[in-house]
Amino acid sequence: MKLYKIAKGILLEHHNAAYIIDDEWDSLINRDDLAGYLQAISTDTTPIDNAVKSEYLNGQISPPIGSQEVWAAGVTYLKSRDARMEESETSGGASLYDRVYDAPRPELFFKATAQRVAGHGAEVYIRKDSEWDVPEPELTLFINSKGSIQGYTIGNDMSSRSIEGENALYLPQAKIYEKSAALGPCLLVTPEPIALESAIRMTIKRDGVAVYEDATTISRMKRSLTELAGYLYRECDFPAGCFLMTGTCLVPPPTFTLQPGDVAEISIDGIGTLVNTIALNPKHK
Ligand code: DO4
Ligand code: MG
Repeated sequence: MKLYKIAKGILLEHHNAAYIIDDEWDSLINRDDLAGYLQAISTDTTPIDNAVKSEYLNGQISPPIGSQEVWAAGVTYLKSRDARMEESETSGGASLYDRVYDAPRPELFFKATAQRVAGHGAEVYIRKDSEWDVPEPELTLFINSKGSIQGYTIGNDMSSRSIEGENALYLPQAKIYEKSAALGPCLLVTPEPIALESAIRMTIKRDGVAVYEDATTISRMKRSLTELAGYLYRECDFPAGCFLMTGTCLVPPPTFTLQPGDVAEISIDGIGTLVNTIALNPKHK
């Protein structure tokens, strides 16, 4: 079952039929047994017309977030560890990444407030004081206020590799700025955990041509999803739940950096495709 935030409200898609839910986003997604509740709605409600459904889904889709914070995990895949060690070789920070990859405690960091999050089809920004930038495709969890994983979406953890590589203490500046995160296009709600064999793919297009393309599976993650959620909720309360990006599994080669106008497409099996155009923030050009 997929929940979309559309101009008309909330659209539930289940078995190709769609329903409009008259509810407030935060209280809806933070319900206990969200999957069971949505299942009951699809049984008791009349679906909307297919043409109307297409019209809604081809219109503006907002990121599937209300008042929640977005957090992120790092160095959860070997690929991320190796890329980070490489980019921080000259700053002497390489061993930090090596150690956290093997440590019991994961790297978790605050990523964004909802205001800084772009949705499907919207622009994400690169910083003008950064020379080396990448999108990071990440399976993103929605964890409710009780700490239970209730849904999944696609995340893009936009990152400045030059700023992070210069000094690991610059991580918040490399990661947190306007529209440095994207979520969407929907929130996938399933009674069972997402299949670990699910593939994640990323394509970056420049002038319509793919300049980077790769894929892997969630199963390559070093840690479990419940382990990451458990650490995040150890000493933090999230009254409306929380989104947690689970770390990047794909990193473009060191010669690659994003340019304004590039388009990042990230797909995860069962969820869909999140598409964002890269831009400079017009306020800070
Ligand atoms: O350690 C820095 C950030 C790591 C990260 O964002 C990732 O692995 O996805
Ligand atoms: Mg990341």
